[in-house]
This record gives sequence, structure tokens and C-alpha cells, in this order.
Amino acid sequence: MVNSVPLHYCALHKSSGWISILLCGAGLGDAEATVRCRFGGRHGYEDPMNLATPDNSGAVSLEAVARNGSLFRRIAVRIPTYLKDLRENPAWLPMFVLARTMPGRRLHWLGARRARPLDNAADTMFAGANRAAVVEALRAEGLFSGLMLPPAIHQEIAAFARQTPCFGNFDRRLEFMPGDHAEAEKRFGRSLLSGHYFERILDCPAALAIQKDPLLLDVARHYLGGQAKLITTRVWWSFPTGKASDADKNLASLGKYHFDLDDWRMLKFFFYLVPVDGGTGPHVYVRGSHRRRALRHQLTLLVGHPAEDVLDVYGPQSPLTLTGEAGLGFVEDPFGFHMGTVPAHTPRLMMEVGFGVSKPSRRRFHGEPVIR
Ligand SMILES: O=C(O)CCC(=O)C(=O)O
Ligand SMILES: [Fe+2]
Repeated sequence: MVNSVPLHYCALHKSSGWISILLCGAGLGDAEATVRCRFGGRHGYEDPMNLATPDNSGAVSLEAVARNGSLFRRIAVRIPTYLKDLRENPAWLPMFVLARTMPGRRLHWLGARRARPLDNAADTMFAGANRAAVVEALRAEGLFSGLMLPPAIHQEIAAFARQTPCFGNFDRRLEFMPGDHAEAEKRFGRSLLSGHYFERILDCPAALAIQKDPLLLDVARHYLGGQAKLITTRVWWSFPTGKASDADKNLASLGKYHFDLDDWRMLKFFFYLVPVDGGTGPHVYVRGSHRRRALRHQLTLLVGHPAEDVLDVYGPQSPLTLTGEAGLGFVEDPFGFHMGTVPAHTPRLMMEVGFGVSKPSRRRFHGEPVIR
């Protein structure tokens, strides 16, 4: 049931591969090269052609290939990865190609089933939350903010996180206590932008209680359709660090607007487990970008786009920076543009509970437990 394969695979990392192969010959600029290095090269098993260079932690990076390799090499190193995806789940290919287009999405949305009422809908920890209002905001804006966790719940998860070793930059070799972040950066000789708990978070009853809360499933079913199901749960830190590389930031979905493309349609609930202000790396969501979509953001090879370009299309007022107290929860349609930001001074501890409509592929996610 629970898969803990140590691969990170945020949608941000896999924007362009198949389409690049299909359209091979289209010129790829620097942006493309940057995106390519997000595809997951920090783990040796993603480097079948042995083109990567080790960094001083001993981990490997495809960055060198992305930066210096020829177009052919850059595409070639990805092919085994895509073939594996395709072998494991042939339905992945049409999703990967078409789910970025509005007509493709609308067609798929026609298959959404009616959501049936949940027997245990009243057993929620989110007293006073109104499912219909949440779903309406999601349809209109792509975002609803204002779910509050009971203090005992977020305090329990934060306490668990403080006393449990996490894994830096999605890499199980970079294990450290979150309180020892600065010392761990020295020890590993590299910046540590994120610290994930992967399956360890399943040992925290408060995290499981959020994951199983009926309000989340009820909202997901009414927004995505009756077939919506829980896919992922992750808890992680983002750390202030002066020296993070672009590749690490991309890997952590930080600092660049992007949309997630892991399924035909998805919903992500986020909960802050510490107070988050402008210096704690708040999440940013571009309201309305989930349903009004510029053609150049549909017929695109990339999921990550520069801020000027995104603001130009969706308007300077459209991004909402989500700051708030520990316990603040918000839910978004991650097809809308969004990003995390790198904390300027305080580490951010966050939880995510993700829903989808298809069987998840093994390598889409960040190494967190995936319900398959
Ligand atoms: O860290 C964040 O706020 C963004 C995370 C993100 O982009 C995602 O989980 O899809
Ligand atoms: Fe994302």
C-alpha cells in the first residue's frame, strides 16, 4: 500500500521530456536546460549513461549534462526514465501530453463522477468549515484559505518533526536533525534547502488524523469528482540557506512559478505547522490561473515560467502570498501557477495532503508515502 521509493518527482521536474522528444529539433534555450536539471539527477540511479558529476556530498548531479550536454545528450539521458514511466503506466503518456491543455482537461473532466455524501462527514477536526464554500472558491479562484488545525494537532506534528531526523534535498543520504541544520550543511559540504520525513511521518498520529479527515476527502470528491482519492502526504522543512543552487530550488519547487502535472486533475491541501510570515518562505498562488489559461501556458514544454510572464498574463493582483499562524490551512488546484519561496530567516514546516484521480506513478512524487 505504501511505497517509500526514495525518488523525488515534483511535476516541476518533468515538464518537457516527452514533448521534447516528440518535437525533437525545436531549439531549447537556457530555461529548458535549467528545467532539465530538475528531472531528478541527484540520485545515481537516474543517470544510466553515467554522465553526471559528483558534488562534494558524493551525490550526483545531472546539472552538468543539462548545462553543457548537447541537445541529443540531454534528451538521451531522460529516455530510460520516460520508458520506465510508460511501461509502468501507459496511461501516463496521454496525460503528460494533453493535461496541460484546456481542451484536454475539459474532455477528461467530463468523466468526473458525482460525489456521494460521506457517512462520517461530521467527524471532522475543522469545526465550522463549509465544504460548499470551499469548493466554490476552488472553482472560482483555484484556492481556498482559512482551514484551521486544532492547536493540539499542529503542535503534535511540530514536536514530532523537531525530534525526528529528516532527509535533506530529497536525498536519504543527507539525514540530519532539523535543529542541527547549520552543522549538517557543514558536515555534508552543501546547502540543505529542504528536510523531508518521507514515510516517517506515518508514525505521527496527528499527521494521520489530518490525512484521514473526512472534510478533505469530501472537498476533493466534490471538486475533482467522486473518483478522487488520497495520493500523498508529506511533511517537510524549507530552510533559509544562502547558497542553494537553482537545481536544488527547482527540486524543492521554490522560487519559480510552476504548475503541477502529475495527474489529469489534482487538489493539494497545505498546512503551516509554524507561523509563516514574509521571511518564512510563504507559498504563493496565482488566483484564476487554473481555469483561464494563456495558450502559451498550454502549448508549453515547460511547467516553470518566469514571474514577469505569469503576472503579465494573469495580472499583477492575481498572486496571493499565504502568510499566517501555525495551523493555517489552504487548499489549491495545483494546475494553477504557484510556488514556494526560499525562507529569508526562519525555517518553514509544512504539511501537504494531495488528492488525484488516477493511479499514481512511482516516480512522480518526492519520496513520501504514496497510496497506490
Ligand atoms: O513549498 C511550497 O510552498 C510549494 C510546494 C509545491 O509546489 C507543491 O507541493 O506542488
Ligand atoms: Fe507544485
